[in-house]
Amino acid sequence: TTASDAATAAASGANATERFKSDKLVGVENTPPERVSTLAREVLEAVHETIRKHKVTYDEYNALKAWLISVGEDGEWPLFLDVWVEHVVEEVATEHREGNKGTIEGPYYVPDAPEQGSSGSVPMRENESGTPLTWTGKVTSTNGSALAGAKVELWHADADGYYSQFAPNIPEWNLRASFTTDADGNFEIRTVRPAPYQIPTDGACGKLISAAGWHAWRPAHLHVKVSAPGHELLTAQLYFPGDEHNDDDIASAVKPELMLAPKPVSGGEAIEYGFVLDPA
Ligand code: MBD
Ligand code: FE
Repeated sequence: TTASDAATAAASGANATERFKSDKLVGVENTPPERVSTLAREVLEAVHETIRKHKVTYDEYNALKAWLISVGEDGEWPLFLDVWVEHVVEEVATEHREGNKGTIEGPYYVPDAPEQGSSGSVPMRENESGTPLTWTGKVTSTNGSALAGAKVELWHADADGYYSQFAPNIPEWNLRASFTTDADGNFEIRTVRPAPYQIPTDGACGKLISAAGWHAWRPAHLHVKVSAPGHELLTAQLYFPGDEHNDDDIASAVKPELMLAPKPVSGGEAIEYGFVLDPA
């Protein structure tokens, strides 16, 4: 079997669910009951208002109940939340920033990817498909100073739109790596251009998409986390001009500031994109 014919929503969803269960519950134990009450009540009021406005029927209510159960059974809560909710959380969390724009993390980040120094290749298979991409950039602080020793973590899908550790039959760290900027804040990364990405269509999220007549596509993207001591962690994605889904990303995560400008070079493409971090 190949990765593409063996990937299922339930398998990739189960992997994502395991990860989020274990390490995302930091610092909410002491949230005051007033805040929990306000948020829960207002979400429920918005649901009630939708039911009144559209005179939702018992058949529709029961379909919702069955669908919500299947989201959990398919392990797709991380996918559902990151596709349809995270972009607003990210907007609120980063609106004070003066440095680089960021965007959502999505469900497929894995920490502690192989360290490649300031210049190197992302781990990939011998005949990894996709146009070779050489990416140079510099990490700076908002005051303009170069940040030496900053960490640039990169992860992205392969040419079939699959992520290692979430789709089967892909080497563990394929297309995942961590780079560290040199004394001048520079890095150079060699990878391959990812393909547009379709979220799994055979699970609960896919069922919602087809029932609503939507599409399941995200434009091709490179995910990054950029961090340096004394600075806010930047989570971002970079996009390629001309992708047919740049204007209708199902995850609403494209921003003009995150658009690359690839230049053809011998043997592939070159991109230049650096990051400006806000002091913490
Ligand atoms: C992805 O690859 C992704 O980046 C997001 C945000 C949601 C689903 C799949
Ligand atoms: Fe992604």
